Amino acid sequence: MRKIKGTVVKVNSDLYKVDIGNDTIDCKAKGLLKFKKSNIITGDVVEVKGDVIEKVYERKNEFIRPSIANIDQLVIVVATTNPSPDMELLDKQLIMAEKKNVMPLICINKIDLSNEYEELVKTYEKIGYQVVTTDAKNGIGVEKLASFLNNKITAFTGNSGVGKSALTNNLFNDTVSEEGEVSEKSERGKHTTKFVELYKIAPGTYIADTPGFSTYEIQDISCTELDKLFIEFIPFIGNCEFRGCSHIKERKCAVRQAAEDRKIDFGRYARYCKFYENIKENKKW
Ligand SMILES: Nc1nc2c(ncn2[C@@H]2O[C@H](COP(=O)(O)OP(=O)(O)OP(=O)(O)O)[C@@H](O)[C@H]2O)c(=O)[nH]1
Ligand SMILES: [Mg+2]
Ligand SMILES: [Zn+2]
Repeated sequence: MRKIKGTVVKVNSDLYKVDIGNDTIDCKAKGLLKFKKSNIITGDVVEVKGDVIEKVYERKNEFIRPSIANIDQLVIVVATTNPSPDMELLDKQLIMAEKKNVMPLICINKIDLSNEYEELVKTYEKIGYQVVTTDAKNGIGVEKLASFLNNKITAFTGNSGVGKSALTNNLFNDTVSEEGEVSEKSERGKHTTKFVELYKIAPGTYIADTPGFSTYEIQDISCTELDKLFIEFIPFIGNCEFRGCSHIKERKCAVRQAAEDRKIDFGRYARYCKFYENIKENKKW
């Protein structure tokens, strides 16, 4: 039997859906590959013989939340309201994208429900991030969003109810993924999407809809590397008086000075300080 190379597009316990180019097939994993749960995740490039995955190729990157491998881009979705923007969550996800060298794109969705998002756009565009604004209900801005996706594997991420599945459906002009309600009272989504699933827009162009979350923890980032992951701090870091300055309480700290002078957004600086302390105390984020 011939061996075929493919991409895992969905994992459902020990069943794997594999895209082999002109078709998708349901596969099992061979012997040893089965035992560790994290051994095969969505996005993995695998070698298949018949309907058995025999080999997993080395990953170019890997995210734990959402659980996906080999992505080129991360679209971090935030809603203008319902649920309202969680700035800590946004910054944590940006930090993870920076750490893993994956291109982040910020998508502000539900612009039909509120027009108070200009500050958010300005703050992040000033840093240098690309921001798109969308209304997935009426298809506004979706073409612009689509223009960033060509020939890339992109994962959508963000808390439950922000509209990741609605955006996915809009990009396909079809219901490929179920959408859920957002509770009016708690402003919380209902965790409708249960699996990380890659959808093929064209050969080489995939998007992943992923389960949302309400909390987000980050591992594997040390407090000494955190400042460089807030990319707008980088030009100032070298001007601090102390080498290895933590930018929290040191004298003559160029980063804090820049925040006080509003050359750096003060909210971002405040979140940096909070994350720094959390990492240092080894607390969960
Ligand atoms: N008015 C409005 N409603 C939207 C928009 N985008 C999504 N919705 C609605 O918001 C609700 C939640 O959207 P989903 O797409 O299910 O959210 P999700 O991010 O996939 O949520 P999880 O799967 O739980 O992580 C649904 O009722 C959508 O129809 C938008 O731009 N405007
Ligand atoms: Mg969803
Ligand atoms: Zn400093």
